[in-house]
Amino acid sequence: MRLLPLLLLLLAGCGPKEAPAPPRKLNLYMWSEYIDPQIPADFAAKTGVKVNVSVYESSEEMLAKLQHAGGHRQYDLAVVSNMLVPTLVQLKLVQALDQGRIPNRNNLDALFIDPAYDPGNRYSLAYQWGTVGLLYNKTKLPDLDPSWGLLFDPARVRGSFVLIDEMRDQLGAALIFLGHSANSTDPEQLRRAGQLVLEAKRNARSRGCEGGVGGKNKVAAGLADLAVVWSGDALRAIEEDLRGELAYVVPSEGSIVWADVMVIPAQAPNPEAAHQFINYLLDAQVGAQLSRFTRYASPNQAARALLPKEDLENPVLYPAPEVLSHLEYQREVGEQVRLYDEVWTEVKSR
Ligand code: N2P
Repeated sequence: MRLLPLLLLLLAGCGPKEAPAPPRKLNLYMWSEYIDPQIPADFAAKTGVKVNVSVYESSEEMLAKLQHAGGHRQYDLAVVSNMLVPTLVQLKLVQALDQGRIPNRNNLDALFIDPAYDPGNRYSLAYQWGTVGLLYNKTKLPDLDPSWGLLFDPARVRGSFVLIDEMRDQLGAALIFLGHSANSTDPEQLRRAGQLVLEAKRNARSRGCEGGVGGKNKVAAGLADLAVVWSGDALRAIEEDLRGELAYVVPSEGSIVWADVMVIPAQAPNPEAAHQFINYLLDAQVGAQLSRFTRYASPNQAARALLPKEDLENPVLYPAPEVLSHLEYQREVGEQVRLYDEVWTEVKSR
C-alpha cells in the first residue's frame, strides 16, 4: 500500500489544472453543397478557427448520426430542417444558444424570429429556405404539365423520374397530390400516400429514390428526365447546364416550403466557435454570399438587401405570391411522426 501515498503526492503535484485552450477548429455538419467553401476559408483567416465540413444527404442519416453515432459530441454546429428542432430538443441532442453572443440574429426576417417550431429561438436560428419541386429536362419533356401526377398517376407519367429520399418531402408530395395537407396525421391518408410512393418507386420509369443532391445530379447527367428536388439545388443545376435544357417547376397541386436552421449539438467540443460562426453566417455580407452560392432563399433581411435584383426576382428563389399561396409550410407533427416513420420504413423496405 505504499503506492497510494505516492500516487496522491503525484496528483497533488500537478496543482490546480488550468482549463485547456479550446481547440482551434469547428466541426460543421450539414447537407451537401450547402455552403460556399470560401466562407469557412474567410472565417479561418479572420479567427484562426478551421472549419471542417461533414455532409449528409437525408434527415434520417443526420438523426442517426446525432443520436446513435456520437454526432452530438463530435459536431460543433449542425444545419437541419426546422421541423426537427422539437425532436432534437426532446432527445437532448442540442443545447440552448447564448443569444447574447449572436448580435447578428437581428438581421433575420421577422418571419424567422420566435417561430412556432422553436419559441424564442432558444435552440435555433434560420439558415436558408426553399421549396420542393421538380427539376426536369425541357428537351425530353416539352410542354410539361407541372403535376405530381408525373410521378403518381401512371397515365400521366411522361419520362423517367427520380424520387427524393426524404421522408416528409416525398410523403408530403404524395399527400398533396391526394388533396391532403403535407402535415397530415391521418393514418389512412398517410397509408394511401405511402402506397402511391411505393407504386411510383415500382413504376418502370422510376430511376430510384435519391437523397439530397442525388436526383439533381441524375437529371443533370441525363440519367433521368425529371427528379423531385429542392429549389436551390435545381437552380444550381440550371445555371451550370450550358445547354440550357433544365428547368424547375412547382407542381400545380401545390407543394411544400421548408426552412433549415443552425443548431449546436448537446456536447459540442467548441460551442464558443459555433456561436462565433453562427454570428458570422448571419452577417449581411456573408449571408448574401451564402445565398449567391446555395441558390436558396435567404431568411436574412439585411443580406437580401445586398442580393442582385435578378436573384430577388427569380421565381425559383423567391416564388411569386400566387405560387407561395399554394405552398404549405412544413410543420413538425409531434408524436405522430411515428406514423410517418412506419409508412416510410415500409416504402423503403419494399
Ligand atoms: C442543399 C440541400 C438543402 C436542404 N444541397 C433542404 N432542406
